[in-house]
Amino acid sequence: MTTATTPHPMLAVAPEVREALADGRPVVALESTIISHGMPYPQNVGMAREVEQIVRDHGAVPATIAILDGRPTVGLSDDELEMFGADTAIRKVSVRDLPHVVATGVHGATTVASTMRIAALAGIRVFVTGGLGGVHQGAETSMDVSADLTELSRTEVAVISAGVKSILDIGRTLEVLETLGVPVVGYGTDEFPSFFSRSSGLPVPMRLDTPEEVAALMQASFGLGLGSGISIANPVPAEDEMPRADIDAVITRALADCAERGITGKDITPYLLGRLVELSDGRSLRTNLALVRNNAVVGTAIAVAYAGLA
Ligand code: PSU
Ligand code: MN
Repeated sequence: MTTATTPHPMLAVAPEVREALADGRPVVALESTIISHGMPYPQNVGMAREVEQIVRDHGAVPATIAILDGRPTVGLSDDELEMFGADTAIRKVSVRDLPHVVATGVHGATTVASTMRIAALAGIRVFVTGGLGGVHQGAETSMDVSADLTELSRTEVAVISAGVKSILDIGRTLEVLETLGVPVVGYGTDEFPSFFSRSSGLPVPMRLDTPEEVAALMQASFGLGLGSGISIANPVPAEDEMPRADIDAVITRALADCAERGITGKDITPYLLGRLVELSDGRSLRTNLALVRNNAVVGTAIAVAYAGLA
């Protein structure tokens, strides 16, 4: 719904973003862990700039979210994007880390979960990313389930992603999202996409085909006060996808390397993403870049349609 919003007073909001929100114009949130921990430098910074430009070209204001000197910040400058890409010491900040990073006044790169929360505090309802966190393989013993799923259950933001990659347990991730009451929408697809590939073998519980239909679903969900987010699963374009057999072989190898090195907790996802790029000779990075661009186009169209609802 087109309503003016005033951001939470503890946030630093870029003037351009603040004005757009006050006018009820479309704003698209973007995360910073994908920059600091999701891709190698300098492709990460190139991606961050390009995605912001795509959002502008399609009629919305981009708002990359991060923690700067302890301040949750909505809308980064070009120099700040560069810093988040180049500085390898920046902390990965999920929701549980937010109070510590804010209280100690340091920088932090926000995950899907913490970006969703800060976006909601700013009054932004649409967030574009690459891939969601989810239930890890072996979670039945490790209990490693991303806080991204918890946040989707309690924060009213629509998250556009290319699905969940099979470094995770896709079937169990979908089961948890169902339990948590999160609508999972296949955008132009009947099958839940697996990030690098358009297929996963698993159906989506619901399908929509246009930005206007997604905007109507957002209005219904938020209007009813269901209190949850929405996962919009947008498959990678066919010309950019990796064959399932190729990516599965690389993922199996990366998971074995991760176990052998004893990597655990929040370091698992960044390690696996980096290892996939190495093991695929950069192929996974090219696909990752392509799907993020595509998500930016679709997510911006959704933000424009949502802002247009009376
Ligand atoms: N998947 C990607 N790229 C990423 C991430 C996931 O393809 O950058 C990041 C996102 O920030 C996501 C986080 O929220 O990893 C999930 O980490 P964890 O599994 O530790 O919750
Ligand atoms: Mn985890």
